[in-house]
Amino acid sequence: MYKKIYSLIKKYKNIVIARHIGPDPDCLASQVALRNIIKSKFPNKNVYAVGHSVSKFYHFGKLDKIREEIPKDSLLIVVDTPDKGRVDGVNISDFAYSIKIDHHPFIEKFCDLEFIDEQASSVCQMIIDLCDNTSLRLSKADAEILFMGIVSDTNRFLYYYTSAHTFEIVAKLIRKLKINTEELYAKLYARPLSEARLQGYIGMNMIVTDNKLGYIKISSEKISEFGVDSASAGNMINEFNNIKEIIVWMTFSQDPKNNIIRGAIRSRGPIVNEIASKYGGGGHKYASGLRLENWEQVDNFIVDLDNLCKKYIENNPEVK
Ligand SMILES: [Mn+2]
Repeated sequence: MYKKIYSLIKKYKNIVIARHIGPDPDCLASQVALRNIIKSKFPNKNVYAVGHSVSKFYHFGKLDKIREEIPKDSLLIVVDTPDKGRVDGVNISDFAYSIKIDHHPFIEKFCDLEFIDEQASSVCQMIIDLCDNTSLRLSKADAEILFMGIVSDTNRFLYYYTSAHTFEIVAKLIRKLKINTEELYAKLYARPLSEARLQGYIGMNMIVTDNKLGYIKISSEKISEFGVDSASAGNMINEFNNIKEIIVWMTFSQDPKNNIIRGAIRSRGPIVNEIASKYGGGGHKYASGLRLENWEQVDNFIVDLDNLCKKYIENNPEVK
């Protein structure tokens, strides 16, 4: 698979790298690093990392605006995105050939070549493997952003898909490329006081059901009161892990600009992405997200998740 991907990269002069809407550090880091890696090996190629940029993630590097029309004979690489509907900024049919590189559970085939490794902690990890198995080479700067992508997707090596291999490749980045993890952690976790205050608000106001489901609904008024954006609550959901009284926890925050309510879900047991996908969402077994239209849908979703927790506790009485 690595050799096949490499030969396709070698073949095309124009390459566009895309990823999912609502970008997170893993997809941004993997697309930007892959662009840089291809560019340094093949300086004459045109390689673009595309999609809406997010100012708070500026330290992952700049995205590209494509000014002229992309020639028909171009290669598309989509990273970290299991379904076509969530690809940001490109039309897959505009490309001569497409490759998907992803670690989410399979949803649909929409690329000509699909490299999916559900065991991989992150797409950043898969990009490092791609370099280790071909003649693509990592620079120190790219190793640094890929490290941040791995750290972020594994929540600092907490999640179950953090494997011996994850530690091995990170050890190699530290040993061979001398990345400074302390500096990178500081970059990745620096945040404004407004977000710490919002986190306090969530902690104080989270509703917890008898079935150990925790959730909070945050209106657009609240969001502007705290001076944060509608994605902030979802971005801090990992901070609520390891709380004894809850096994699944979720935030719902209103996004008036897009007229949706953003939901983020995390779990320490029940598999949540199946129900989320019924509501048009997706993600991993224990980490999932979705966009709902109104508070009524949110309430229905909460009832479904509460039932899921109830069943889970019935089958796993030690959780009680
Ligand atoms: Mn990812």
